[in-house]
Amino acid sequence: MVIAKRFYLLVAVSFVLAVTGCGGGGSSSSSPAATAAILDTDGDGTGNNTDTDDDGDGVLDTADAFPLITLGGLTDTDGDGRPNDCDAACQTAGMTADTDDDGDGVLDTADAFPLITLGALTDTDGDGRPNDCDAACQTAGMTADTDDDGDGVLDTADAFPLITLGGLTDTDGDGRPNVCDAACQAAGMTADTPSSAALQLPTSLVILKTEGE
Ligand SMILES: [Ca+2]
Ligand SMILES: [Ca+2]
Ligand SMILES: [Ca+2]
Ligand SMILES: [Ca+2]
Repeated sequence: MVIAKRFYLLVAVSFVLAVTGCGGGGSSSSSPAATAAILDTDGDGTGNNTDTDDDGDGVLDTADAFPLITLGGLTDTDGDGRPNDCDAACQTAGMTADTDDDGDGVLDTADAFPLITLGALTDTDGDGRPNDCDAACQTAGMTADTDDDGDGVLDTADAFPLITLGGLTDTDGDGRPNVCDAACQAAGMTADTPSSAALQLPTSLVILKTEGE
């Protein structure tokens, strides 16, 4: 009976060792998962597996274009982890410059205010300058667009201030095209009437008539 009990105990201990991986063979302590768990890119004592800002640059991993490369002291206006400008050292580190610094969808090359986001303001012609600019907008440093559709005809003189002429001819510059084809009409415009041109002759006639009376 004693031998049988010892044998049973030996079997039981062997089973526990096998389950816990402490039996010697097939150790899992050096698995890829375990190795990843101890990585701590920013050396803040919190492993990347639980750190929410792996590179410790203030931009959370979920929003960081380069979650494992710190911005260092580089300026990042829109806080997307991609610096406004990226010098040689920055590029060597593996980053690239932001092409839309304020992250408002208008590229820096076309943005009237590249460092001031439009937020929710409407910008019909996509030049980074909002159609209307309220107090908050002005405080931010922007001014309203005076040609919302960017077709060269100022809003104050544009028959269709929110519909660009595109390449259509507009002889009298009132924002209403001389001829309006199907695409033009679909956009919401109508052709200019010849009235403005016709009225130029009657105007002189009216004067003559007035003088004659
Ligand atoms: Ca970060
Ligand atoms: Ca950025
Ligand atoms: Ca922009
Ligand atoms: Ca216009």
